[in-house]
Amino acid sequence: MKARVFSGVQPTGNLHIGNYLGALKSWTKVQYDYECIFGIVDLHAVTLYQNPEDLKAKIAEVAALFIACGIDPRHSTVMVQSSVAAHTELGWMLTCVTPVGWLERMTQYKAKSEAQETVGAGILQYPVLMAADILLYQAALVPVGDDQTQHLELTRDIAQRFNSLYGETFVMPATRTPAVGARVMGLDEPDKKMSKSATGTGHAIGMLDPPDVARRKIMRATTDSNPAVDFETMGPGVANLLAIFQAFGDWDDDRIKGHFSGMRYGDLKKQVAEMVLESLAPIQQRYREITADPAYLRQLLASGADRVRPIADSTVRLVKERMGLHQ
Ligand code: AQP
Repeated sequence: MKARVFSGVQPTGNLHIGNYLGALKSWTKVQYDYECIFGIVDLHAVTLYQNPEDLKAKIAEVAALFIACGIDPRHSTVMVQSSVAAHTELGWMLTCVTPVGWLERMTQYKAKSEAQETVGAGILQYPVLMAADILLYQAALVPVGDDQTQHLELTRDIAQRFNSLYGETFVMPATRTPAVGARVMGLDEPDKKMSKSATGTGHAIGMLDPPDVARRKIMRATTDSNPAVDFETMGPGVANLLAIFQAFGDWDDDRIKGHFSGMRYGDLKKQVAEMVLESLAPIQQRYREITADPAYLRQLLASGADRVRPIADSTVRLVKERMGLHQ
């Protein structure tokens, strides 16, 4: 039997090349070696207010993008988190073994709660639900971007605490981040992670950005005061552009160094733009084909939930048994 993989994306904002290079691209690489479950984690999205109609549309958009980016539905399961009730059930049971101090230490909690006037309890508790998403399927591997490594450590801490209180129950999940592209930075602010919620128009390249829009963002990306690429002294903006090129093109370090050393920034940006546009074109084409048939997506998500529900329910039964809850 193949070991299991779980990973997810929140259906908020516009999926960007950071989400693709940090997560989705790795998913396409592991999907034939593992039994993969890829979730559209809508219960995480509602930790901040979402317009209901927009949220429904985003869920369909993200599902279509999973397939367009290369998730093969004959091998991998694509499902929506809220359609499998066991996520919330296990989330509560794990909440009861998680010290609040562990959650208050999470850097995403600190960043997100600072930006809010009133901090919803869901923002604090969200990493426990994420632990439940993973442990529910006894996932052995979780391919994510670099920003999720702290949440994965917490997931293992929660699993360990549960196992020591109630006996061996959960598989310990390993984190996998890609060697290049694990933390794509904002094009306008290369000291900040590229993020869906950032408001700057030149910040992120959306997976569905029209070619001229994506090109313009790259050509305006922040660099530094050097005239050309110098691998010894380059700033974070240039390093980010090179990482984007390298992650899309799957070039090794030596080839990148040999090709770009001494290249003027204008030419570097043109080449990065060509690489990004060339990579996004087939994804956007597939996306258009998939969304032309809404029934296909509905069926994909319904059958995905049906396929994983028995796995999820059996974990919840086991956890209830371990905790002495009524079945
Ligand atoms: N900039 C990034 N570089 C590499 N990987 C990234 N990921 C996110 N941003 C980058 C990875 O994408 C996956 C899905 O992310 P998510 O939607 O669950 O949430 P997120 O990490 O909160 O993504 P954003 O884009 O930053 O959204 P907001 O602004 O809403 O918080 C994860 O595997 C993540 O690591």
